[in-house]
Amino acid sequence: MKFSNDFIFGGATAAYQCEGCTQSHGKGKVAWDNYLEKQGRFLAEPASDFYHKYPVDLTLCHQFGINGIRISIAWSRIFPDGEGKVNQEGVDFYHAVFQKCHEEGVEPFVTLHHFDTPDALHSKGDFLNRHTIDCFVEYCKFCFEEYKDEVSYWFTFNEVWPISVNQYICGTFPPGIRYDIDQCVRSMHNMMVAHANVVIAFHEGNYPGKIGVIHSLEYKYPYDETKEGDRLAAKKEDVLANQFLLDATFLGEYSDDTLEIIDQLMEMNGAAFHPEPEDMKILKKAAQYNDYLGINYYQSQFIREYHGENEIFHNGTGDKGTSVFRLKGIGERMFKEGIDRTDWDWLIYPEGLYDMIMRIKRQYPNYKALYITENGMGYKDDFEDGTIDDQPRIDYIKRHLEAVGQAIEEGANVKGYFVWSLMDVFSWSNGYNKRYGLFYVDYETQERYAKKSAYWFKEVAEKKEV
Ligand code: BGP
Repeated sequence: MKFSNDFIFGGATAAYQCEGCTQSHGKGKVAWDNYLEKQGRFLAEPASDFYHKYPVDLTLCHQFGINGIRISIAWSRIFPDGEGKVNQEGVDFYHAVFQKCHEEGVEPFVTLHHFDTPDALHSKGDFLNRHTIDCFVEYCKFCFEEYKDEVSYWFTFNEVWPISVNQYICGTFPPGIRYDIDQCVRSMHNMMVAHANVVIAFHEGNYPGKIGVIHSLEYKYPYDETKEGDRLAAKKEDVLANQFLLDATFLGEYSDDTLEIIDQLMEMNGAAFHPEPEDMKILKKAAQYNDYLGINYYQSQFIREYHGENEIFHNGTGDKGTSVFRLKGIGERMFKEGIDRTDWDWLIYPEGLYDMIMRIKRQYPNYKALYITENGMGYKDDFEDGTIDDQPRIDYIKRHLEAVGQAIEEGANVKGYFVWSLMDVFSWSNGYNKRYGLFYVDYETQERYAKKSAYWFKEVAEKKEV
């Protein structure tokens, strides 16, 4: 399977997961700092020390044929309090990173928010508080102005649904609230309004370059196709996790089909969803200005009808078989015979990526381009004298790249693929034993070692063929 010459074969990172220096060099706190400290399992410090090691990582990109990198800017490194005073050291840091990217021939794709709202705003309700929307827009405008000569590819948010579901339903992200569908839906809507405002500001500011948003899109299949209840359960989870956000992004409105289910779910939880008319005007206006969509894809779900009590157990240790996800009146996620899964119970199902790309092409024909902004396999790598044989990761990436290639052959406009992650990084709710990198990080010495997958990916990237 051949990819075009300008196809991006990239590696993905995120500020909080790789930079370290979380509370130094003028950086303001984020909610994670206190949350992780209180939890006492692990910290994002020094993580992969990208703050100092970025030249090494970017040189590795160059040497291994990786022509794009996803980097996120830490909002609180620029505005320690989320608004107001600027931290010049943080501003300069990203200039240095972007300069090195260009020296090494690695295109930076920059995310403005990757799970790390400054604590000063997070503690006042994060995106449930509309003041955060205004601050986010100001911060983004600052970045566009500051980095316009160095950055051509922007993303507003990384993964709106995971932020909301983990903050308000699973309770695995701060503030750790559980089973609150109302706050989940409202925070998603507010983030989409923030995204839309930023896209409009980018367009009206005539900045060079392109902009879009990244959604985590997991295909929801009925566990048993023949059962009406399972089909409905899959539909409900799809609307909540996928269609609500795809509608907001591409249609600039929520379709009747979407609202019917959202209203049902809200009502079941004693709430109601009434977006402000002004918000809907903003969504509508911005929908035409999205240059692309980023898709993060790791897994799909098979869902069974469920009416019992809410019950979620997050497998954050790699103890295979321990995951539970059951939402009352929505559905229960099932393992499925014949479909392999990682030690963290993520179902390995490349068909879901193909199906999702083709669905977007069909359902939202005004999409302009797609990037697969994250895909990869969490794995307990064995480090033996500097040799890391991660064949299962190679198989995983290969199968997913083939699915992307197939979609392209059938007319989908996919412009690039980023492996999560470039090098091993900190994992939000799993710490350090869940590794994803093409490059192994020895967290004691901060040395990098190319895994077998890095050598394999180099060949793919150089030949543009899988
Ligand atoms: C995505 C996030 C990344 C990364 C990845 C792997 O949802 O955008 O930041 O963490 O998932 O997830 P995890 O580390 O939980 O395995």
